[in-house]
Amino acid sequence: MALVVLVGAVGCSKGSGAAAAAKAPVEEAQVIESGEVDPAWLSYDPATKTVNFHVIAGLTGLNGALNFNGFRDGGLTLTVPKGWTVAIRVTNHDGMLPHSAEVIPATKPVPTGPVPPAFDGAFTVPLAQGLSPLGEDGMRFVADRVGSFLIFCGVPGHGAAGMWVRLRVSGAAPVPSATATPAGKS
Ligand SMILES: [Cu+2]
Repeated sequence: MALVVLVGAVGCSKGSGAAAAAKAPVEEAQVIESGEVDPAWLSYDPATKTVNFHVIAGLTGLNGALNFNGFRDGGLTLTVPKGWTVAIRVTNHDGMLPHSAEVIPATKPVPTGPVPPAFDGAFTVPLAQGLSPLGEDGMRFVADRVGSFLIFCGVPGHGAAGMWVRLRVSGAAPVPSATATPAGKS
């Protein structure tokens, strides 16, 4: 009798578990593809005027994984006040392709490979070869002039294919922010 109840319970549990497992990936994909900005990517300290930002290459499957944090073609903008120190941690979340990140002046068309960085040290190593899948590097620089810049992937072809987001150095913004922005222009 006890055995029958146990089997029934297991069967029932397994059934609902399978249903939940089948449903969960769909919900997760919808959330990711909506291009939401995760507050966990950004932190900052007004006292030291330092901003920390986490760039995640190939976070989603968007654009064949040629995206940063699930955004492509400038769909994400990191704004930092002029004079702040910017520390960007770069993680290659793509299990297939190498990726890198470099801050360059906003130019159109987007370069097909590495160009001189907009700020000293504003790139990951190796830049053209890229970080191996699941690799990580960081960059640190002082945003010492206002302007519009791109954070783009220096692996040949990736940036031009849409793997870039925006960095805006502002003379008016009191604190850093990360926001979704219209994609497709540079
Ligand atoms: Cu790339």
